[in-house]
Amino acid sequence: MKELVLYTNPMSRGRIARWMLEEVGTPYSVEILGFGSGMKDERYKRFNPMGKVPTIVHGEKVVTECAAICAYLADAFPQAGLAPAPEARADYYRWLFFAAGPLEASVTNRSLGVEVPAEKQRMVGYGSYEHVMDTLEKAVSDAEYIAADHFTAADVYVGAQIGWGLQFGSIEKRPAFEDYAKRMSSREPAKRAAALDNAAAANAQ
Ligand SMILES: N[C@@H](CCC(=O)N[C@@H](CS)C(=O)NCC(=O)O)C(=O)O
Repeated sequence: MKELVLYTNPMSRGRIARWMLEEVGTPYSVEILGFGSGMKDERYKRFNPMGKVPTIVHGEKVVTECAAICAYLADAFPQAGLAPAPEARADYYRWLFFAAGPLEASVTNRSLGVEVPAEKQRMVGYGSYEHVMDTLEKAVSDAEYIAADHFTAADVYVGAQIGWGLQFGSIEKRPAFEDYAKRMSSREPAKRAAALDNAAAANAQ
C-alpha cells in the first residue's frame, strides 16, 4: 500500500482534507505545519509552492487544493464510494468547481469588504454574493445530497465551506444551509475528523 501523508494545520482549510480522509477510511499520517515558518519552509514548498496547507502526498503523487484533494481521494479509493460513476458526474463536477471558484471567492471578498459594483458583475465570475447564495441555497435544498443520491466528495467540500461560513458568519444563516450543514457534520467521519483536529489544535497551544 502506498504511503499517504496529510500536511496540515488543525486550524485551517486542512480540516476539509482531514474530513475527506476520515470518510475514505484508509490509514494516513499527519504532519502538522505552523503558520509562518513551517509552511514557508523550502522543503515543504516543493510539495506546495504556495506555502499553504493542506497538501496530501500519496506515494509519488502530490495534490494541493482542497477540492482537488477531495476529488483525487474519491478516485484513488473507489471502494469508499465517494464519487458517482463517471457517466453520472455532471452535478458532482459542477458543485465541486462552483464551491472552489465562485463560492469561495464571493465569501472571501465579502469578508474583506470587497463590493462588486452592479455594472461590473458581468465580468466577475461569481456575479454577486447574493446570487451565489441563492444558487447555493437551491442546490442544497433540491435533495439530501448535493451531487448524487448518496454522499460524495462534493458534499465534503461544499459541506465544509457552508459549515465554516455559518460558524464564522461569512455565509448567511438560511435554514437550508443550516439543515444541510447539520446533516453533513453529523456524519461519524466528520465528527472524528473534527475531534482529531481540535485535539491537535489544543496540543499545539
Ligand atoms: N485554495 C487553497 C487555499 C489554501 C489556503 O489558503 N490555506 C491557508 C489556511 S486556511 C494557508 O495555508 N495559509 C497560510 C499562508 O498563506 O501563509 C485550498 O483550497 O487548499
